[in-house]
Amino acid sequence: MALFGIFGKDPAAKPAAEGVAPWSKVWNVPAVGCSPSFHLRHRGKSKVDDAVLDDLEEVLVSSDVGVETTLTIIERIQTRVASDKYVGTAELNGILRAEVAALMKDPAPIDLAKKPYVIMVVGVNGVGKTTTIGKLAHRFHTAGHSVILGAADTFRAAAVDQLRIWSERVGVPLVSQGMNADPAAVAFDTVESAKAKGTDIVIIDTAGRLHNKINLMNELTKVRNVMRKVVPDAPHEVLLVLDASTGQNAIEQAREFTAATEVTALALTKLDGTAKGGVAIGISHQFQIPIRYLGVGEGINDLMPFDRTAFVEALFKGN
Ligand SMILES: Nc1nc2c(ncn2[C@@H]2O[C@H](COP(=O)(O)OP(=O)(O)O)[C@@H](O)[C@H]2O)c(=O)[nH]1
Ligand SMILES: [Mg+2]
Repeated sequence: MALFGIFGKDPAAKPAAEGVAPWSKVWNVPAVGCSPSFHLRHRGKSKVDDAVLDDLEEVLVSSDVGVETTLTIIERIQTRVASDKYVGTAELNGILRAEVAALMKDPAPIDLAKKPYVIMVVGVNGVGKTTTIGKLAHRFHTAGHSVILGAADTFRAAAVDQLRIWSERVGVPLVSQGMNADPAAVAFDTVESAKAKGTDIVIIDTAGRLHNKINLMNELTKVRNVMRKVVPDAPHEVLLVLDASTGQNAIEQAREFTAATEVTALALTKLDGTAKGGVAIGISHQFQIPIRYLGVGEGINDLMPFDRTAFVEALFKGN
């Protein structure tokens, strides 16, 4: 099933065009900081030379793309400029879009033949895990799939309450053992309950506040292993949530979490604020992890499936 296929039953979510329309709408919001920063100078120049590439490098780095990915992009463009007979600055934007889109991978399709399909959501505190889970549950639910949530972030009472509020709002069940419960036990119960009831999708919230990498790794491994006692290939998705407005910090978090567990996809949140969208390119490329969702607000519908072509178009719009 294609990525958008799972949303196919939702009348509000038309598969093919979905990534395009709302995204460009979002990108028209003046507060979004990335579009202007991608504006290329040297528009009057006809030829791509070192000065143009230096400027491009500066623009990419200052747009949170990250040094490593920026250098890759510049190298690729240099190769094309050298091999093509003549590349003018007018063509540069087209080449840039193509090269940037090529750096990012598409996520593997969600295989709902696996029942329950288990999604474990990870990330540090405050990035938007619980909110993303609420939005995601709503999408699956309105698309006609049954969903159950597991409150395995048991560090704070507020975290459990927040997920409960989302579950009530969306109208899906929640498994919780309250604050300070063993996260692995909560995850186990949730998956077991889903299996018993024939639920389609399980979404497990986890705690982001762990003192160090070893703790984090142990905790996530424990949660994963315990779920595998019920569903041997769970979790089918480990979704790392990153706050796009934190720039290089988000890259550091991606480094920590990919070292601690096998992350299969990313959700980038808070792209409605001051976030520079370039961070999406850097993280996806550097860690070779596809982006699956974008968070564009605090509301229940403020989640978009990621479409790299539409994203790159929106990012470079106006150049
Ligand atoms: N503007 C905006 N705020 C968001 C978005 N996603 C989450 N938030 C807010 O970020 C804060 C932290 O979110 P929460 O889901 O509690 O993060 P968690 O600690 O990772 O579970 C809350 O105030 C959310 O409403 C988003 O895409 N855009
Ligand atoms: Mg939370």
